[in-house]
Amino acid sequence: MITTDDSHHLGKLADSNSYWDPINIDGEDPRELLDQLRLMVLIRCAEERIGEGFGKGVIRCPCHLVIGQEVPAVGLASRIQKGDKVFGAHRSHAHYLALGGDLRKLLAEVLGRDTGCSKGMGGSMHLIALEQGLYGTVPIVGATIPIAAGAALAAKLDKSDSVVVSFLGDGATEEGVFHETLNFASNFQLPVVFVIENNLFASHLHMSLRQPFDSTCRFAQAHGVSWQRVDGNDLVAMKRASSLAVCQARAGAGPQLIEAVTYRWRGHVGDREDQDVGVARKEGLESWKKRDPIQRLALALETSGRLDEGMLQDMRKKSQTVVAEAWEQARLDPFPAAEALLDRVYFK
Ligand SMILES: Cc1ncc(C[n+]2csc(CCOP(=O)(O)OP(=O)(O)O)c2C)c(N)n1
Ligand SMILES: [Mg+2]
Repeated sequence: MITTDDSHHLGKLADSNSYWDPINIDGEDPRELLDQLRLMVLIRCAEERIGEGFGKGVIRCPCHLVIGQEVPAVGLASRIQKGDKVFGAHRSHAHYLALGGDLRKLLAEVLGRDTGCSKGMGGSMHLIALEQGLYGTVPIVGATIPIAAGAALAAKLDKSDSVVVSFLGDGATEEGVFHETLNFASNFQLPVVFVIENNLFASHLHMSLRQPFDSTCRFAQAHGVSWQRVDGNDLVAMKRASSLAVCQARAGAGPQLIEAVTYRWRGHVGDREDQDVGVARKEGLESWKKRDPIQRLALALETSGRLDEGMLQDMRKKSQTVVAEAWEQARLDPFPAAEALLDRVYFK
């Protein structure tokens, strides 16, 4: 017998044609929201610049852009504190920037420069910013999930009040290690928050071609992990869910899972909107663009009299200038010396 419940179905959240509720900012600090809007605009401008550099062949490493799904990173990052640890994956530029990672070091990294956050040896998918709490991002799908649980186990054994966050995609829930880690984290009541950015796609494959149900919350339900599902293009909803999850994990209530339903505007890898790894993208993007997380937050702030169109344009111009300056500086930076190659790998 197969039984399903709310944890199995995304419902209207997955349908951009029927879903773009206004964002409710009642009770929120408008100055904080303006700062977070500015941060989302900065992330988007940085991603657009990286996309352009990739398209022109100036950037030579594969880049998985996050344009359209800026909310989960910014919402979660606003709720963690010093001593917490965050792990990302292959689409992690926003995680790095939202946590306060240095923009020039990100651009230098994707440009392969010695001044990059991984000394130009890692590229877009090996980002790190320890001071800001980002303990690493890797390209192997699912690889950081058990490492995050290990860090959470260490925090628990050390009796520290640190929380660990693991960002992953819907595709990563198809890796066995995800399920093993959820079971382990639940069994040992670890202070870890799993944030699944469910953008409905893994590479070119839609969820409906890969899984019997579209919501990944059912995996939390199966392993006795507390879960929340949010509109991943609504910053306020993401912040509220993150507050609850992080507080619960810190208070010893065990692992938490947030599924943030969102959508990427660019293809799986690279700057093009019309292709996922060489496969033509189907319809859907135009309607998802109407659910733009930046425009929706801007609209809510405008409606409450906290923002006008001029201010948003000004944010965009300033971000473009900051990104352009960091880009030009990073491009002048040197490449690593050839002999540095063996300094940065483990070998016997
Ligand atoms: C173990 C492993 N299998 C396959 C790949 C190739 N690959 C890279 S990203 C990706 C899709 C991941 O989808 P998802 O987790 O939903 O993240 P998204 O790209 O949507 O952000 C795949 C299959 C990989 N890097 N690692
Ligand atoms: Mg995905």
